[in-house]
Amino acid sequence: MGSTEDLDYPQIIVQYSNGFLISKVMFTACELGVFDLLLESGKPLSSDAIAAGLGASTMGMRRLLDACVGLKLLAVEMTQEGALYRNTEISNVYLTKSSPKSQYNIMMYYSNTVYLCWQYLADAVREGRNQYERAFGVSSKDPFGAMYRSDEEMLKFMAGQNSVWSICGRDVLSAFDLSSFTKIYDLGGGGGALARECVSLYPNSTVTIYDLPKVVQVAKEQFVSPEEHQITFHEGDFFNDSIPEAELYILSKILHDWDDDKCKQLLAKVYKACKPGGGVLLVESLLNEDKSGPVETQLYSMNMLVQTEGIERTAAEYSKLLEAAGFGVIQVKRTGKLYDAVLGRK
Ligand code: ASE
Repeated sequence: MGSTEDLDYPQIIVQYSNGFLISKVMFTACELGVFDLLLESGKPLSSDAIAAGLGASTMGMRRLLDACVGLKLLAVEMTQEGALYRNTEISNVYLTKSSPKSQYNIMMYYSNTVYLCWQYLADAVREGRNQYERAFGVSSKDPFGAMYRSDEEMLKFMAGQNSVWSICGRDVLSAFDLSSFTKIYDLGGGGGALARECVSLYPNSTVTIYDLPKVVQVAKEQFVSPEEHQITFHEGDFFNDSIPEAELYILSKILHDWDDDKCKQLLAKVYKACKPGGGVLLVESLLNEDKSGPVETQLYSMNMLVQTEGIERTAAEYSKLLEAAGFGVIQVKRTGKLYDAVLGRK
């Protein structure tokens, strides 16, 4: 066979079949606050104590905790009083709500929104379009109208996107030396976590978050403090309203939401607005040129199918879009993490 797979027992098929069970166990332990309780407690706790502390059944909690041990999200030790559970290092850092690197918000978005859209993946593949109508009964014509169908959904999305930058932000912004750009616009900058990373990495820069008025309002209220003087806001719809002049435009996970025509429209507007000598930084998860991987990016591309009008692309595909808009000297940096960087210059 030339592989470790055995046709008598196809380990990989079993593993993939169970993949969604793994996701849901981790999401549920996060949602119920298991990792937060164990962090706050500062000492290992019994299953009954955790169940009582979280208002859950002892029957259900014991099984959830044991599954988390199997997944290495918790550790267990046997004592005279019975089994005591504690967080592993990785859970303390990434699964607790209060950690600066918490992935809690993106997990809640995956578990409660993305998950429901994936119920209709077969329909999405058959029809070639997103599945908001089936999943949530809202029109899929305007994907962000659908994604922001309520203030609560919008907030969950913004918080979720923010959590990604706590683990990838520094790498994508240091992929190129951006210190020569002082006036920066983050188009679709949402909750501002990438803008915050940018002004911390480039202390001479100011970053303006350009986003829809209701997004800007929530960003100001909940995510960016008025003391963060290097971060400002501009309310608008970048497809229909004007884009002010700047030296650098960051488009982070924006082009992957749209088809080639929309991307070209947007990049042409950005090119027009851009100062000569300025540039555009695309932050995206890049597919290999032959689309053979990385598997995370291939899966995200499926997610763009069920949730947006977009697709994940290769570096060459992004370069072509940039060139079509007029940008030259295009540089690509793979970070080895989830998101990569492409810089085009005017
Ligand atoms: C978007 C990013 C995301 C639009 C919808 C989205 C994410 C989830 N839903 O621009 C974050 C990336 N994760 C995945 C699974 O694609």
